[in-house]
This record gives sequence, C-alpha cells and structure tokens, in this order.
Amino acid sequence: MISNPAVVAALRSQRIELPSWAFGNSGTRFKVFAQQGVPRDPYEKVADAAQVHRFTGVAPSVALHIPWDRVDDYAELARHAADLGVTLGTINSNVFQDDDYMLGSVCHPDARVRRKALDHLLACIDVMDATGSRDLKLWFSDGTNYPGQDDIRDRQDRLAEALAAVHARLGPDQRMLLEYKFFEPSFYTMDVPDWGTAYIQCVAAGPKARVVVDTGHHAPGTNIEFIVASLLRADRLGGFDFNSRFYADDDLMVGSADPFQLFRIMHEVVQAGALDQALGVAFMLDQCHNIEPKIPGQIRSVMNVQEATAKALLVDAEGLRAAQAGGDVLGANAVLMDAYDTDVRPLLADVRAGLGLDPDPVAAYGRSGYGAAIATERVGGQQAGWGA
Ligand code: LRH
Ligand code: MN
Repeated sequence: MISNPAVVAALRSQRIELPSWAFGNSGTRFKVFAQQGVPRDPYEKVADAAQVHRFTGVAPSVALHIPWDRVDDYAELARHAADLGVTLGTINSNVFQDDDYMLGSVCHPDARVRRKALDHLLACIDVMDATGSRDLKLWFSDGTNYPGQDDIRDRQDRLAEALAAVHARLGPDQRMLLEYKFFEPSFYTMDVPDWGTAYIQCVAAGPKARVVVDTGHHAPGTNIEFIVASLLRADRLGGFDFNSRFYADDDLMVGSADPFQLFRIMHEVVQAGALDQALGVAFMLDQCHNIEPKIPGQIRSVMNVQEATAKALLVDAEGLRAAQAGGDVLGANAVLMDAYDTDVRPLLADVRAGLGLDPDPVAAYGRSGYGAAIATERVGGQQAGWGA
C-alpha cells in the first residue's frame, strides 16, 4: 500500500499527551496491586513517560496531577522533562480527596469549603505559570447521593461562581478544560454529569473555557462521536481523556474495548480538521494499568490512537460526501467501513521508520532493558499512587 504523504505527515505530527498517574500504582476499591519498578516521585514518572515518547515519537508531553505530582520546584521538574525530550502538559486539579469535600468542593453548601477548593484551583494556575502549561483540567467529583440532599440549581450557581473566578485568573494563553462524568463517586447527581452541563458552564465562564470528553464517562450506549461533532461545531471541544471501558469508568487502554468507537470518534475529529493542533484539541490519555505493565501499556495505548487516526485519515472523504448527498446509505457506510477495515500497521511502520523509530515500539522497548533496570534500581521509598 503506497502511503499517502499527507496522511503520513499528519500521523508524524500527531501529539498524544500521557497521564503521569498511569505510571503509578492504581486499582479499584478492592485492591491496588503494587508493581516492581513503579516510580516513587514525579521525576521518575516523567522519566517513564519519556520512554513512551522515545519509542512512539508522538507522545512529547506529560500531564500532571496536583497534589499527586507536587514538587518544591516545578521549573526544575520542567527542566528535567526537557532533558529527557518531553514537556510538562496539562495540569489536573484535585478537589476529590479531602475530607472537607464530602458534600462537594466548589459546589459545597459551606462557603468556607468552596473557598478552600477555589484556592486549590487557583494554586494549580500558579503551577501552570511555573511549568509553562497551557491547560488547567477541572474534574469535580461533586454531586449528591440522595434526592433532596441539596438544591441542584444552587449547586450549579456555586459551580459557575468558581469557574468565573478561575477564568478571570487565567493568563492570556491559558485555558480551562471542564470534564464531565455521569456518575461516581456521586450516585444521584453529579454536578457536571454530561456535555450539555459542561457546555453551558463553559459558555458562561468565558472564551477560555472548553469541554473535555473522557471516553469512559458516558452512560452505556451513548453516541460519543455525536457529542464530539457537536462540541467541534460549537468550537468548544478542548480535548479528550482517552481510555476505554466495557462497563463503567474502567480506565482501560484506549481502543482495547471498542476500537470501532475510537475510529468513529477520530473520524469526526479528522472530518473537522481538528487533528491540526491549531484548532486546540488536546489528545490526552487518562488510564490506569491496574494489572498490566505500565510503560508498555502506555505504548500500546498510543499505538491504538495512531491506528484509529490512520484509519480515519484513509476515509475517502469525497466518496463519502457523494454517497451522503445521493442518499446512498449502504454506499456511504461502505466508504467508512473500507477505511476501518484497512490494515494500517504497514502505514504506521512507515511513519515510525520516517521518525527513525523501530516499527514495533513495544518490542523495541522490551529489548531496551529499561523495564528490567527500573525494577532493580527502584527499591525502597514510597511507590507513587493515587495518594499525595
Ligand atoms: C475522573 C478522571 C479525571 C481525573 C482522574 C484521574 O474519573 O477521569 O480526569 O482527574 O480521572
Ligand atoms: Mn478523565
């Protein structure tokens, strides 16, 4: 298959941001399994993320989570990252792990608690100033568990107040990305449960506010690509938290549970020209490798996004438009399925060869010995996890 130069170029310039927390221990309420060689601090997390970029060539930035990635000197951490050929990316706030937030953070009935939560969000912007990050990602566990527990509209007013204060604090080139989730840890209402609520709150907050689509945060059967197309049309898609799931927010490797869904999502992205970084859509992974080795898991995940993107780039856009315009239902569907059914692995091997990389990143990482080295070197200390 002759690789189309424009497709190859688009794939070579793809940028997928990695989550620092994917390199730490993670699990469920039943058990968090510790793994050998897991990082003990943000410096080691960044070093592991740099390995993913080393073998894929398309993952040059690492998102941080505060306070999980708190350090004394963020500029020094940014220099450490630069020495390893990567940058520090999106800053994630965390107002979901403090006893004060039992009834919510920015939506809490008590103004003192809301102030505490807002102060954390503003402190995360100070971190962005130090790391040079563009985006602040806001996910709120806020919600209620029982009908009547609190007033739904009052909580929306409280949320809007906090988002307005965050928006006002942002620098000229900084943005805030609001992430929604339909349930968990709250089980009756989540204060940002869906894209509509996130969109309403972003429009109210201001032009620097955009919506994040976490692919694990929808009710089963939700047509996520419809949401993506709608947010792109409204110029309010800030980015993705990519992962996949069979049931709930499983945070499994993107594309592993439903590669066809990932393809349909990337089809909407490509059709809208949103692979172009100029449109400001951030492609981030948000995953937990509870039982599988973490660095190879991230490498495989990046490859899954590349494969879905490559297939989306191979869609015969003209043929599709013609079939759609002609009401040719089967013809239009066939155009899409032809692209989806294309084996793009040779194309991606070309892309990697052009970047001076091994066509098989997972095997190349295995041969590098890095995994074995960190397993022996990283003894003692406190392994990183979902705790500060
Ligand atoms: C919430 C979420 C959010 C992060 C957390 C690690 O489920 O998707 O994006 O802050 O996971
Ligand atoms: Mn997420």
